[in-house]
Amino acid sequence: MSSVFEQPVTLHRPRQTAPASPEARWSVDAIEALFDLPFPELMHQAQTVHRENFDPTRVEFATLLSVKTGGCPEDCNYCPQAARFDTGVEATKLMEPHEVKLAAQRAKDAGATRFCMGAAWRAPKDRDIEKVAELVRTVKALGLETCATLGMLEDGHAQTLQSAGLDYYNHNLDTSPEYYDKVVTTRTYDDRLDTLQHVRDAGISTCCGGIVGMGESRVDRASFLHQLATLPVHPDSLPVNALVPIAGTPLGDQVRRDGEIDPIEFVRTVAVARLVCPKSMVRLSAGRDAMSRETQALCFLAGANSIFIGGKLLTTPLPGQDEDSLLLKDLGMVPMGVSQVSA
Ligand code: SAM
Ligand code: DTB
Ligand code: SF4
Repeated sequence: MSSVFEQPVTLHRPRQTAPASPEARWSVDAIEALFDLPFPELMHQAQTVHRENFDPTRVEFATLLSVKTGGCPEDCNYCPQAARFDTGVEATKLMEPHEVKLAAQRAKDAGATRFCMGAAWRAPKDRDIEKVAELVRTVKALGLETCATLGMLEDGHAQTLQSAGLDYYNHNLDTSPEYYDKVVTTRTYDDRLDTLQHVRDAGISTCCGGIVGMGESRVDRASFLHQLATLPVHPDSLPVNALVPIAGTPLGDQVRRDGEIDPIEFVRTVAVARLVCPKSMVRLSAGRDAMSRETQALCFLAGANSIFIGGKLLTTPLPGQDEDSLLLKDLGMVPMGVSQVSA
């Protein structure tokens, strides 16, 4: 079925080039204090800041495609694509441009303005970058914003991708520096910060967030958001993922045993993200399929203004297009257009 929405126009948002001003930088304690606010007060503050920067009725649609799935050598303890965990995900080769073109056209027809390509690599090799650059050119030619998430990136690789027309690069910090070693050991926090620096240096916009609900504490969530809020430049896009607890992954099994994060705490995390990164697009990302309509609505009220659509993330499900169209229609919300971001 086609979208109930008018086709949105392609976005041309200004990149966040100015460093966060000193007064906009937060301490971990101050961020914890935001988490501790009474829920109505936190939501009021988040909505106020959201409305100062965005039209609260508008939502950005992005689509993901796993262009190279599974078989990853890294040990991210949440990830269904890590070769070392028995999750049933089959490894594939990198997709060909004609296959990606078809998927990107479908995404555009469904109302997506951004097309993100994910690859289960630790870091792409030179030959991988040449092939992904071709994919970027293919998607760009359809008039979509392009995004890629390929693992760690060297300086030269970032530049090649930028020259091919890459608009965004997704690379997540995932969690707090303090909780990080419970999550992954095969790359360091500094490795991630270095990749983000290479991305910025190449003039590519950053998409950077993390995962909540991995057994971390509220202090960890505050510390994670503190990292994002004190990056040299706030992320242009800030994905907040709720852990999708995949059987066979250490963190997935742990959370299936101990219980998932409380939805209200998830909404608080979205609200605090909105407050500490006021101009970032806060994307309600993985885990949305398991969320009630009410939780999603609260996330939008808390300042989330971007979602992935299209029924599938990389390997895990998303709500279908009919479901998303109905939810947004019931909330009186519509896809984001070019003139919706205030200066
Ligand atoms: N391999 C690349 C990397 O790690 O940067 C790109 C793909 S990786 C799958 C992209 C992001 O997906 C990860 O950084 C993580 O935040 C998120 N992710 C992976 N598995 C997840 C899960 N089970 N639940 C929630 N988010 C997940
Ligand atoms: C992000 O932060 N979330 C998206 C996107 N960036 C690449 C990925 C979520 C993946 C969820 C698990 C899966 O579908 O395999
Ligand atoms: Fe590999 Fe990325 Fe999954 Fe980590 S998150 S195992 S790097 S695909």
